[in-house]
Amino acid sequence: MKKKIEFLDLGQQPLANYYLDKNQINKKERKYRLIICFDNNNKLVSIKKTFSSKMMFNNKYPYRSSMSKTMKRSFKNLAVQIKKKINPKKILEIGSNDGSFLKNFNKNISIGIEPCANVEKITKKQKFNTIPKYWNSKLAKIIEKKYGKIDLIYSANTISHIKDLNDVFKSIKIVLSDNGTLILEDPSLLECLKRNTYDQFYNEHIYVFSYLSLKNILKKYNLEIYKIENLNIHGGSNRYFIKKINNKKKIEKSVRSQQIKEKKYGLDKKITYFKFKKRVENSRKKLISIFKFCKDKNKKIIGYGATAKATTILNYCKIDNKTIDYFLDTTKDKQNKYTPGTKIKVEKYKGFINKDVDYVFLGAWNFKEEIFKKEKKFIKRGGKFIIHTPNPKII
Ligand code: JHZ
Repeated sequence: MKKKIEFLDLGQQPLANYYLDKNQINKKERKYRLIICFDNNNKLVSIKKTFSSKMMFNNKYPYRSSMSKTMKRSFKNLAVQIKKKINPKKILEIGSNDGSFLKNFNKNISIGIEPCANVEKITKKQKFNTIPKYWNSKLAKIIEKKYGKIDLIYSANTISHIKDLNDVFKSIKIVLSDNGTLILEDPSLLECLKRNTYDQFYNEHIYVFSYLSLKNILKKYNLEIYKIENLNIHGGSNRYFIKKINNKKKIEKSVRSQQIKEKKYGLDKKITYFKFKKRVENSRKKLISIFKFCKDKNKKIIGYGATAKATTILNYCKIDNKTIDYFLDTTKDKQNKYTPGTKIKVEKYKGFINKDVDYVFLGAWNFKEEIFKKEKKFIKRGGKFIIHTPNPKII
């Protein structure tokens, strides 16, 4: 039987975080076909075409994890849990971005790996020990030699961005102590399918893990999951607590219950993915009709949160600067640039939504609660949001 089954085609897409300068908007952009596959052997869901890490994660990378209160709170809560339950002597974070997680720890015990030098600098400036390099076995050997074994390795939204999973886990094994804990946090495939969030797929998200697929991969490296936390972060993420198989730590109930949930939903069966494809196609039709409905009434629509995810939605649904006037975003490196493929200007968020705006497309739908709290005035004056998950609607 064919191992990799292609089940969803999200069309021609630009690189999701490649925001354009004004002088680039009339030039041809680099595009690729975003096709999603299911591997019936190890149950892993991945995108078909990938790019080199250098092309995606370099010194122009615009994403900052500290741009939402929700993320900062989530990192802080995890840090409290780690200090209380694990009390590590040394912490290594793979993909430390602007230090939102590491900042919760003592500078002397933490090491951050962040290949995007522009982002890495932010943490380094605050005297944290950060290394502007890609995570691989060469670096792991250097770290092990210099700092010895590490008893806590954390990585959020990073491992799913690295193509060579073999090298990722080989490298982790080099530095993880025998009794050490590895904590991985990534979007949950189960929630992605349940909530129809097809925008979790873009060039950076090479994999969207399920428990079922991750456990299969980890087994090869004598690693196993002993606890899983379901988080509401990024539209539903899983936090996997992982140990070496020889470590006698008890496997907690949450692991079995995740397995039951995923099997019940059919994450191990290809039919589930073809059903998802149908829902995504319907979602597209519905979203397009919502935008048309608003435009036919001559309403002004803007976007809120120029996310990587929005790149997938807008390019798949072919919604561009003729429909959305501009995006608001708090990230300096995205402001005054144009969204990839759809060329919608990103404006600086100045603390409110202008009075002439009728509808706001929520690119950062994963921070809906935080944004609704902030935009009470807009809501009070009758302003409406357009959201695509779980089904496109105006709220
Ligand atoms: P956010 C990025 O995806 C890329 P994106 C990456 N591949 C990944 O996995 C995830 O992050 C973790 C803005 N905003 O977090 C800030 C406001 O303007 O959903 C951000 O630009 N006002 C590494 O880009 C964007 O929205 C606000 O009040 O999909 C949110 O991006 C808030 C809360 C956010 O990730």
